[in-house]
Parts: sequence; C-alpha cells; structure tokens
Amino acid sequence: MEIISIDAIEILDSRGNPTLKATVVLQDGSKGTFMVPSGASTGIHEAHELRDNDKQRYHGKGVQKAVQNILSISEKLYFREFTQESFDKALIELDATENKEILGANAILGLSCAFARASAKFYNLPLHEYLYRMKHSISYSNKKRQVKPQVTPFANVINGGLHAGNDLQVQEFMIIPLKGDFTYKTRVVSEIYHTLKSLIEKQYGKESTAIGDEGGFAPALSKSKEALDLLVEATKQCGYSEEIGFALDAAASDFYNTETKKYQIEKDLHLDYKELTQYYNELLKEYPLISIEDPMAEDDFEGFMYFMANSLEPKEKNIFSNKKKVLVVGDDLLVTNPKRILEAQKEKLCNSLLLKINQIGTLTEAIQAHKLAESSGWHTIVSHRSGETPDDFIADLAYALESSIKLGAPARGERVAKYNRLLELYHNN
Ligand code: 2PG
Ligand code: MG
Repeated sequence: MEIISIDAIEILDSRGNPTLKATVVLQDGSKGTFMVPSGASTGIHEAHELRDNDKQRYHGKGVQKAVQNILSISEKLYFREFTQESFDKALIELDATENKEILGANAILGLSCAFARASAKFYNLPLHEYLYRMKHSISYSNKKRQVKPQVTPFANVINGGLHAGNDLQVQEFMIIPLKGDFTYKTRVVSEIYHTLKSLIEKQYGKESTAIGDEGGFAPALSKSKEALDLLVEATKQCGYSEEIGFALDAAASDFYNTETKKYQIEKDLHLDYKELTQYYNELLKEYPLISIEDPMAEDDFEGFMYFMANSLEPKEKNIFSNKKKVLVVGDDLLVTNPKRILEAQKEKLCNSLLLKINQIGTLTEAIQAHKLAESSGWHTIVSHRSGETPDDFIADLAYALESSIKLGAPARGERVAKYNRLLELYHNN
C-alpha cells in the first residue's frame, strides 16, 4: 500500500486541552484518522508527548509543533510500499530517539493508528480484524475469525487522585462484571453506576454527585474504605454481589515521597512499602478486590517485589488467571514498553499489563508489549487515558487482543464511545 496524502490538525481532548488528529489516505482512496489521547498521571518513563511550551497559547499545552512534524515528514512517506510494521519502523527511524522526543510520541501514534484504519479499509476489514491479523501475523485475506472474544470492562466509577478534586489518594475505584458477554456486562455497570449515584446523593448530598475526568463520581471522601463501602452497597442493591469484582488503580507514584520513601495513602497516613502492603491486604480481606494497578511507585521495584510476594489471595475467584492471585497491574511501572516488561518479568514485579498505546507510540510496539505479557501468562488490560477523545480505536484493539478494557464510567461522550463500539461489535459479530 502506498500513502498519497497525510494531514494533521490541533483539536481538543475531553479536558479541553489540545491534542492532535492525524489523517492518512492510501492510493485507492482508503482514508484513516486517529485522535490521540493524553494522560494526567503520566509515568516518567512514557514516550515523549510533544507540547509547544508556548505560554501564550493554551497555557503552553499546544501541539502545533507535533502537527508540524507530521506535515514535514509526510513527503518522505509518500509513494512507498508499506505494511503496518514497516510504516511504524519508518516513523521510529525518522524520529531516531529512544523516547520519540524529536517528532513526539503523539505525532507518531497519530500516524501509526491512522495508517491502521486506512489499511483496514484497504483490505476491506473491520479494524479489529486487521489488528487481530497483525498480532498473529496472518494474511489480511484470511477468512474472518469465528469465535467472539470475551472482553471485560474495568469501569472506573469513583474517581480520586489527580482525576478529581477530592481527598481520595487512590485514583480509581473500579467494578468488574465477571459474568456474561460484554452487552450484559455493560448493563450491569450502568445499573450499578446509577444506583451508586442515588446512594451518594442520599449519604453526601446532591452536590456530591459531580463527576471526575473519567466519568466516575468524585464525592468529598478521603478514605479508600468509604469508597469501597459505597461500591459494596450499590452492587448489593442491584443484586449483583455474586458477579462483581472490584479493582483499584492506586497510581501510587502520585503520592510517593522519594525523599522519605513513604506513601501518603490517606491524608494522615504515611506508610512504607511494607505497611502499604498491609494496608492493601486489609482491603483484600474485606472486599471482593481482584486487581490492584500500580500499588507502588514506578521505580520502587523493591516495593513491587514485596507486594507480589506478600499480597493476600483475593476473596473472589480470579477469572483472569489460573493462579489464585490478585492481578498486580503495571501501568506507570511498565509504560507499555517491552524493555520495562522484560525487566518486570525477570524481577517478578507484577503479573498484568496495562496497555496504553500512547505510552509507547506505535501499534507495532504496543502489540509486541502485549505478546510479551501473554508469553508469561500475564493478563492484558487495554486502557484509555484520562484525557480522551470520542475516538473508539481501543475498543477494536481490546477485541482484537482478546483482553480486558479499562474505559471509565458509562458517562461522558468520550468514555461512552468505547462502550458503544463494543456493543456494536457484540451485536454484529
Ligand atoms: C491511569 C490512567 C487512565 P492517566 O493511570 O491508568 O485511567 O490515567 O491517563 O491520567 O494516566
Ligand atoms: Mg494507572
């Protein structure tokens, strides 16, 4: 396939900050676009998100340089024969830095994903079929796969940390429906979400039902148990106690003090990694928690190792692994980077991958990260960012990789877009 046209513009994300939309057109007219997401609690090892730093525009957050970079390399990409892998490789080579800081990972990802969409059209395939073939290195002309994968939503229904204006240090309190297909699971999430809203209104007043960046409620709570008790009650009232697991994203790098090596897990609670493991263990004893993401800070390998060796078994059966073990999910720890994943596997730091395509910058590398995780029996959770767009690419990606998906609450258009794309896939396929 040859590219005949490339374009990019600066648009806004769900927080009203600039991001970019890239467009790629192939010689037969197949056109693909992609709108790049952006994080708030970003890992320090993520590929570089290029911002203009011009304080006169968008408080320095403009992405005109990244847009310009796309336009200026476009001539070098026209009329060359590319596969997805060779296209991604060309982008990596044009940037030629470890962290994609010349072109910007946002510029590179925009092109990588827009090219995937255009190529899927070229082969007359739905995006997930294209991505599935890419993962398994099978021909694009192969027959459609028959089996429907079981994608499970990790739905963030109470927001804290950097995503909300309350005192909850843990960033995300999620519910995971464990039974049925995606269509049923979405209904369960939505019903619990609305019951949760009534509960919060009753207990904390209606001004407490405002939502955070990912659509979850952000009441003025300060203790993790208060949030988990609300989830228990909402789940019970809806009659789903037997089929729901809970998950946390502690995003612990955001409350870690690198000087004192202590974690401020609650307002007046400063714990070292051993005490913090105890803290999580108490939650594991009391609640149906089956997954904890970034329980420790991104470079606290000792803490991760200790947690992996000393965390209690979850109360709930873990459907994602045959071992009776809580999912210890690496997000800021791994940054979807194959090198960090290999290190984590060697040192036994975690047992699951949170996969964010903009942390690494190309689809080829993201799929490589996923395959590496899979080869060690790790579970993969494809994830949105807190700054999103209505782009539903990750819904197809989760479907293609047969993974779970972390996609926020069923509220706010940019979150609902992902639910709706998956509902469409379960209806059509
Ligand atoms: C996370 C993400 C998404 P952000 O920490 O997992 O929920 O947040 O995009 O702000 O890094
Ligand atoms: Mg995270």
